[in-house]
Amino acid sequence: MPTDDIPDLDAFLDGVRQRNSGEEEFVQAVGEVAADVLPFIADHAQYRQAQILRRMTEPDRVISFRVCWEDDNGDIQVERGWRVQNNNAIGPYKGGLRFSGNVTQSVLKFLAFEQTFKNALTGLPMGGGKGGSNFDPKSRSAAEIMRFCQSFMTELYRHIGPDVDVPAGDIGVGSREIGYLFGQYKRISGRWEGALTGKALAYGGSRLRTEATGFGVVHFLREMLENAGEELEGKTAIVSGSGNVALHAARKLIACGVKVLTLSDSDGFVHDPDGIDEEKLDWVMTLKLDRRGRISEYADEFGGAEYHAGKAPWHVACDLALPCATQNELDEDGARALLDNGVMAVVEGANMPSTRAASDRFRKAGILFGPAKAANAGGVAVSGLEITQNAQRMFWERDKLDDMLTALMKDIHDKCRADGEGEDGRVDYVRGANIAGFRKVADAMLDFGVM
Ligand code: NDP
Ligand code: 2IT
Repeated sequence: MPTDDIPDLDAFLDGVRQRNSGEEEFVQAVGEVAADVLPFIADHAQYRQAQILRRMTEPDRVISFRVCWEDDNGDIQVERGWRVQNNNAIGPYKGGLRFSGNVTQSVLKFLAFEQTFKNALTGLPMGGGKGGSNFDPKSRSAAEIMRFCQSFMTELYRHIGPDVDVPAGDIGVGSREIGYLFGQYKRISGRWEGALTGKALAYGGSRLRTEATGFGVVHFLREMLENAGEELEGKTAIVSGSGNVALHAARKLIACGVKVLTLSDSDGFVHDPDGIDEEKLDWVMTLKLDRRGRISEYADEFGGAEYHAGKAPWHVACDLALPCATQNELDEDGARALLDNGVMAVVEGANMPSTRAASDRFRKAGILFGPAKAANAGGVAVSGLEITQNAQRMFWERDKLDDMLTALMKDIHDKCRADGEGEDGRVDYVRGANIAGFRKVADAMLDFGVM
């Protein structure tokens, strides 16, 4: 007789930890999903007997490769590149590429695992993957970045393609890098095909992909607030990060009548008690995207704003908090400060920005808490639309994409509510997202038999 035991969470995680020694971020991400899914599969024998959760925690494959390139001094540099193809049960692998000095296999495995559930929540046919390199583009010239991207793609191209795996951007990979990567893919493969998303408009990009993640986070937040009888207008918000997700989330918040008080980068945060308005945000966009400057410069430019070196913004009193920088940026101390200051909603723009202790605090406190895999899914959803657009050799206009994104985020919200609503009417969005995402992928895996 096959075993049909339901492992408890600790035993399950011990196994994951043993098989993935030293991969803390991966174990953390699995732990968060397993905490909700193990009780769920206790009532669903089909998933239990087929060992679906156990199978999902073993990536289909992890590809790692050497990336050599020559810097501006003529010195040879050697980095490591990866693509983690986690699960393609419901569609080709899909997920971003991250270039940052602190990228490890563990970070990319956690991101690919999360992406699998996120992509399932979008309702579009996309599996989960993630890749990148420990190459840090921050101190590098444009020519060095181009050479690195070309070398990286010279290996990656053989593992991707529109029906196989479709990468996009993430930290350190924006439209400039996607341009270099796509150019090299096209040159080696000899084909123009939608093997990457996040492309510029001139060569098949979507008119809303750049904004989609940040805008989508705010759509999700608005749905959560409305479901609780609240609205965005007139609220105050703190945002962390000052990259693609943070700046577009801030843009949408301002448009919805929210006063945005902070932005940050890895060196510190700025607090502007007067609020960061459209005009100031335009200045930040130029600072970050054209000049590639630091957020500290904001306080030199705008009187009344203060820069706090080496700190995160969680102690600034606000109604809404949007962590949009990186994993584990919001710890238990930050969560306590937010709750003490009466935060009403926390919505995750970054992937796994809250530590496990922080997210447990938010859930226990019963505030509105939108987990990354649901709240930031707008970016990959519009990537999914870019794939469709490329396959059909056509474009959608911005207004149409905006309507589609709004509808997609509402649909993701409603899926989380359906699986996360308690008897008292309160919605545990973490549980809802985990169960709805799991069920979709699990049902496909069951149909394939044992593999
Ligand atoms: P960007 O590279 O555009 O911006 C990243 C921002 O986060 C920068 O302000 C950066 O500051 C800051 N940051 C990076 N690392 C750290 C760190 N260790 N501590 C504090 N701040 C840090 O990336 P994105 O905006 O694209 O991504 C931000 C988050 O959103 C990531 O978690 C990503 O996975 C997630 N995400 C992105 C999507 C997308 O479409 N781009 C989609 C869904 C999620 P600095 O300049 O100092 O490094
Ligand atoms: O984390 C994410 O969802 C992304 N970085 C976007 C991935 C994508 O394929 O658009």
